[in-house]
Amino acid sequence: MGFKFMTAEEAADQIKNEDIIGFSGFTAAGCPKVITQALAVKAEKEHETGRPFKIGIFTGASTGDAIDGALARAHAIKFRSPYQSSADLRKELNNRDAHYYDLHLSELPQYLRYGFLPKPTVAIFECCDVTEDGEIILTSAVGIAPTVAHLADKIFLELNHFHPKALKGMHDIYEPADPPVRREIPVYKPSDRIGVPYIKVDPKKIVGIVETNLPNEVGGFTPTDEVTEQIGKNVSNFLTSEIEAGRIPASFLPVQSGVGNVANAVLGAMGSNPNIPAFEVYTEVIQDSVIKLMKENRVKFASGCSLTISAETLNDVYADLDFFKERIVLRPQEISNNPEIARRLGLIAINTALEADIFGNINSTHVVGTKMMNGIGGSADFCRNSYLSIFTTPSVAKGGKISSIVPMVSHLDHSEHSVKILVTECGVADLRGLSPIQRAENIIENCVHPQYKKLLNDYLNMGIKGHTPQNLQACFAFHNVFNKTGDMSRVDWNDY
Ligand code: 0RQ
Repeated sequence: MGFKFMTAEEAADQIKNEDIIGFSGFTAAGCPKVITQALAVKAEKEHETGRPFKIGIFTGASTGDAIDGALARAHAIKFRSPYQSSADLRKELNNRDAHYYDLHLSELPQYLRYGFLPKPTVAIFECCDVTEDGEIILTSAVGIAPTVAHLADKIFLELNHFHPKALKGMHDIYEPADPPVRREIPVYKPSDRIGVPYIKVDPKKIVGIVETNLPNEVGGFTPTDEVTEQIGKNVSNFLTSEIEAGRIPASFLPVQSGVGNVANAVLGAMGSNPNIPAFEVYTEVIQDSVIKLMKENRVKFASGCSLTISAETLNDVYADLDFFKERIVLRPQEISNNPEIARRLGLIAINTALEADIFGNINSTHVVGTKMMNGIGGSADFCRNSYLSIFTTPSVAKGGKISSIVPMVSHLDHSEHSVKILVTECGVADLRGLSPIQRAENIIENCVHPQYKKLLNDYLNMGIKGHTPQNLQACFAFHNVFNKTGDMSRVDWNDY
């Protein structure tokens, strides 16, 4: 092969202060791992000698610790977009040591092409194969790599032998043309393939290849508990009743499901519900539960942007690759999260809220209004455009000191106009067709934890006039009292 092979340190040596880098990967799946760690060491050395060293980072979504964690600890991130979930990076963002542009995942590739954001000049991708004429086969995710490959002047590859070359064929790489000449994206069912299985670049842009043999940094899930299991059951029973009512076709609709323990529990409950037929998945993150259900023939096909699965489950997939290649396609996030496709396929979208309010607004990102948790991710790509948008959340957090349902969300990500169904372990609030006061009564009755029902009912009955009875003096009382005392249930409406 005519390419230049090098060490991670040699690659890092070629990256300069203020460089803007686009990475492959989506969640910890498919991310580079060694060049960034060498870059973190380089940044620390530069800082020790008093020289500045920070880079700008675009990725698909969150990353493994080797990117966000290592570079945040080295204080080497100038700005970051579009989603993260690293505790160390979270600290940098909340201290405002790094700037964060929290953007809908489907939009990032086109924002880069439109020139709305600084151009990534360097690309660092993980791949399982590359040909002399510049065909790159990615590993277990796609993310923004196709767009970055075109924009970047220099490409570094981590050729990771952990992933088999036979992965070729699982990816479907397609980039839409930009307006005014964009046509419809021809995905009419989750299994449609519309592109090619590789990213094609000018081989001269590939300036170095670092060989590795490393698993993904995907963590395991904490086992489901009573609360997440009940949320899962509530969602799956609600979906069954929608089939019975004729509002979801008997053949069912493709499912999008967010990431995390609640999402895993929901999919598990749907899989074991005999009244829900075997279904297809059109989502961004393919999690362990999807693979399990696929083996049991409960999931027929999964289209996603990443295989965000534990090392053990990934080994199972690789051991039976022919079976899974027929049933899984990995797409760029511009396609996996595309609003046009979400609306056309009629997705049932299930995402997790940090906080909801009694009128049906959702906060997915900010803890008590000010501190960034992770980011909006793909939740709004799907919420606004799906057939049915469901949000789930445990009714309380921090042992009951926080009610997840408050008078007014302390930060707004998904509005009452898009959110259709709210589910907690207590029950299901169906908000379709309801006025604000009806929504509030429904949410308090069905979703609020018993400990907070009276407080929220009393709030609603304060005698505020108008279409939405929001008391502007008192709507953040839950948050203010939590900040003062560490316990939202200590709110006393006589103080307002
Ligand atoms: O705190 O970590 O200190 O224990 O928030 O809460 O219940 O463990 O929930 O891990 O599923 O995350 C919304 C953040 C939920 C996630 C969010 C505290 C709670 C705990 C986490 P600890 P849980 P999860 C697909 C779609 C946005 C993006 C999205 C998310 C911690 O689902 O990032 O949907 N979503 N993407 O104690 C203060 C509250 C709280 C609270 C919980 N009301 N106030 N703290 N917590 N409720 C993914 C992609 O796009 C890639």
